[in-house]
Amino acid sequence: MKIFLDGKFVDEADAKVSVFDHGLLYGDGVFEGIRLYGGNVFRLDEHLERLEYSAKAILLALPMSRAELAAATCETCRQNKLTDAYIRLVVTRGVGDLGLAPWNCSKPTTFIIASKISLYPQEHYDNGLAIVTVPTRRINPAAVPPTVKSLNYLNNILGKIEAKQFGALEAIMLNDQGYIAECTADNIFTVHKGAIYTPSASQGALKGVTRGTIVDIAKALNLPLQEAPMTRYDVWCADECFLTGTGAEVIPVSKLDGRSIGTGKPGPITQRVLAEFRRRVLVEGARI
Ligand code: PXG
Repeated sequence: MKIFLDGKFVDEADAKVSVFDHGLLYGDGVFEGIRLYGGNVFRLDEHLERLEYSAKAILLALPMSRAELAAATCETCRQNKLTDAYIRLVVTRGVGDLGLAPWNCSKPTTFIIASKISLYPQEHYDNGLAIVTVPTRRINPAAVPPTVKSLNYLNNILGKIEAKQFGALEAIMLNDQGYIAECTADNIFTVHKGAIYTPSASQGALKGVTRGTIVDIAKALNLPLQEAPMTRYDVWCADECFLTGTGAEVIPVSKLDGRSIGTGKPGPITQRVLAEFRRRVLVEGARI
């Protein structure tokens, strides 16, 4: 496997970063998880825009332009002769000393990995996923904005561990006011009486690229969609629920906290949205 590392393509065995890199020492850095579908890097520009916003929020000057990052991302896929892949683009604060101070890091570290992705088993797309609410709350936007896709994922990892302890593959995380923020690595949507709802970023949701695609799909299909505060009750009593993410795509939810949602089977609006999503992943983005 060839890895893009600071401007060069190196073998996997040589793709190493220093133990003094602040990405490792402090989780100081930003990243994107991107998919390649049939030679199309899905919504690459949207991913790179979010990376730029994440970097800006943490005062990290990206060492490459959007065009350079796009070219490097596509080239990483070509170098590995991939047509379908999961791409991880990471920019860390770079190598510094043992203090927190980011201004002692002289230049950011940039790397791009294009590899396989582990997906949810197909049965969950057919029958829906049973999820739970975990006790760990999504971090307060006044502490670290959850809109920043940073290398500091402990909050979500704790949620993921608790999900597993409760026997679930994904879980809802509440914000500190008790409203639903999102899942550990996915955004959440409900369908109620023909309208689609999702929590806003100010409730603690990442502005997911897949989430943005769903907003566009809803418009195109003339389905009303609005951002709204969402409680667990709203999900329990929804007609349909689905999660979205680069890894998950659009996955139906059959149960939350032991309560069946709607019929307990993937609903008709979820299926329409999923079908349109599958069409778009091949055409929206950058050909490699
Ligand atoms: N919320 C969080 C906290 C995420 O990390 C999403 C929502 C969905 O956003 P996108 O832009 O992907 O629609 C994410 C994305 C992984 C993995 O390795 C995680 C994500 C994406 C891809 C892979 O588990 N999280």
